Amino acid sequence: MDTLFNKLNEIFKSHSKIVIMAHNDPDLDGISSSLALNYILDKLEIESYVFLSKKEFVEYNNSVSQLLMRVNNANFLYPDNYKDVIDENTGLVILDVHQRERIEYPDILDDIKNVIVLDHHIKNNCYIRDTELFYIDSTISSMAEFMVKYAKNLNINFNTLLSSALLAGIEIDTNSFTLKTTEETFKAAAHLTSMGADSVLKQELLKESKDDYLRRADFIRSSYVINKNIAICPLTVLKTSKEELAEIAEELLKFEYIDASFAIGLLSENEVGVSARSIGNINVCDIMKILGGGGHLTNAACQISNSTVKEIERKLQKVLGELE
Ligand SMILES: [Mn+2]
Repeated sequence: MDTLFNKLNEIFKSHSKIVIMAHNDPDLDGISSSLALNYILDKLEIESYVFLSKKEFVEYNNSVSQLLMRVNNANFLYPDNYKDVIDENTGLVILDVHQRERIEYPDILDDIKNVIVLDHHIKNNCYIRDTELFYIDSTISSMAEFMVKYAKNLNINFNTLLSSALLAGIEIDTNSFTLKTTEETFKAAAHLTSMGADSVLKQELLKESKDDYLRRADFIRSSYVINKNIAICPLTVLKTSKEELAEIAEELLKFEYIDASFAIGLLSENEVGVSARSIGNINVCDIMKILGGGGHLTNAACQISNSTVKEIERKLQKVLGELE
């Protein structure tokens, strides 16, 4: 990791300024790690900005808007003013995502050519090319964990708000330290605690709206079990997101007897998404590969064009039926 951090320092210093951007509909991991990088670059005396596509913080999900409203020392850029700030030598850091169409403001890639991608998701074929640095490591729990390590390497301490937000980001991405959690994740969490992460503040940031919870609960109510230990949850709504599918699949793993879970839903008019999770004894990656996707043993997904939720549900039932 140290070599990577040195390389990052070098790249950051070679630019006049740095614009930081996470994925669209950002979560606490994307935003806390963006703010953390902004803070680190500030300490390194490198001009940097966090790009947000919306000016009204309340338009973001509850956690993100709670965090943004509490931040008072970050620099933000918006679609209507970034062109006045950037120049030829500006670098763009894409965090917590690596596909063009999934970043907060894809058009920016036409304006900033020096791109650095830092992500911890499973690599998709449609990744951003022609980058100065493309770092993707799906063994790290979260970008928050990455930023804690980076700051530690530089001997930079975060303040209470950032420490709490980063800890909340790790909790979100690991489903409270159950998924993708390694020794390094706990070390990062311990370090955040020693820097003053506050558990009340963290809980405030992690609060979600009752409507979101109830929407998810309705989907979970309509899920069913096959092969005695596999939960399938088809979403009968017009549109969902990869994040929502992942949240549902993760939540289904909490229930007794469930070893693997699949959430299926419509991502756009002609694209069906499946998010698959396992506690570790069923290889969901193998199953997603049959449907054209990929991932890891415990965490996999696929997107299928020109199909319906019902068709994919049947296909999945057939594949799982053959497993038994
Ligand atoms: Mn993340």
